Amino acid sequence: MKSKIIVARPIFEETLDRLREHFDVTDNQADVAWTKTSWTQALAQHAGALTTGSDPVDAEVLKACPSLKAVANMAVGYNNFDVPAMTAKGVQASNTPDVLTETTADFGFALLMATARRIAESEHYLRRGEWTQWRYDMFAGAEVHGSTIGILGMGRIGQGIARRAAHGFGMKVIYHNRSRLSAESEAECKATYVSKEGLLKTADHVMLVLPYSAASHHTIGAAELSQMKPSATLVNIARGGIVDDAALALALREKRIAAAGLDVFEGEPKVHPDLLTVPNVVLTPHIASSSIPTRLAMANLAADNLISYFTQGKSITPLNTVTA
Ligand code: 8YV
Repeated sequence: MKSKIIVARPIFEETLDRLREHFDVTDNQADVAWTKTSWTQALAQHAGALTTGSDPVDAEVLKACPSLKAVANMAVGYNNFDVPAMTAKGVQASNTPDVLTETTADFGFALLMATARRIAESEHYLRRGEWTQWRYDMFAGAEVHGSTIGILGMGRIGQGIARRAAHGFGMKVIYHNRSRLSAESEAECKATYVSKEGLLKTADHVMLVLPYSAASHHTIGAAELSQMKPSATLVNIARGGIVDDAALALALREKRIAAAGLDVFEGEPKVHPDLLTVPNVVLTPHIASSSIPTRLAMANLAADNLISYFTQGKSITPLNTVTA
């Protein structure tokens, strides 16, 4: 008999077809919204699940799901998982690293460019029909090439951004991370390790690419924003909660920093109302990994993680070690 798995959110039909070869699949192609209770009740009926970053698998959920064996997150970030609790219950956790690195780094750069060069703000102005004549200072923004980028969180995506900055735009790259890169990786990214404070004070563009955890909550708050240059920009492609969105909206309104580009938000899909009314911010709905080939690669890796666990006892890109 095939094991029962649930796919929490809509997904590519070809990924579902692949899963159906191995499992009895409950899909959610209709995109019925879960409450925590309805999600927990549904999950409890299954041995495996393919989740997205919005579907919680925490201690409370796990308590109600004694038959659960494996959960594959279609994301590299996994702050929706309580991995120690999953390990304690013998549930294999997996994520989708590597397949999204370059696409997400591309988007980080796109958001940096849009923010520094005021693309969204000027596009809205044009659409409103306010463009009547050329002016020397019209939407004059910050320089990108040759400027200094400060990358907070120097994992795979951070390094992808560093390579683009150093080799494509001749930028000076400084970074701060829990641990320093090897000399070889630093050379490849032309990146210099600095303190967090040094980074905030020096960078023309601050890029956030660190994972969310209790320790990284509000890594950028009022105090950190006040250390940045008034001409600086801030880009967050990491996770909501790493930035104090209320403090950021205030700093943007008071022009204490020049501009921000945000793909992730505290409490998303809700967005802090003050961010919606300040002009100098570019807002996108958590789409940094969203190219069609990359999303397909993520979905298929998540599916393969489930297939591998149920056929061979171990996912391909596991986050924990459990005995099947
Ligand atoms: C996902 C992401 O699209 O991989 C991540 O960590 O943030 C995005 O690529 C999102 O989490 C949906 O699962």
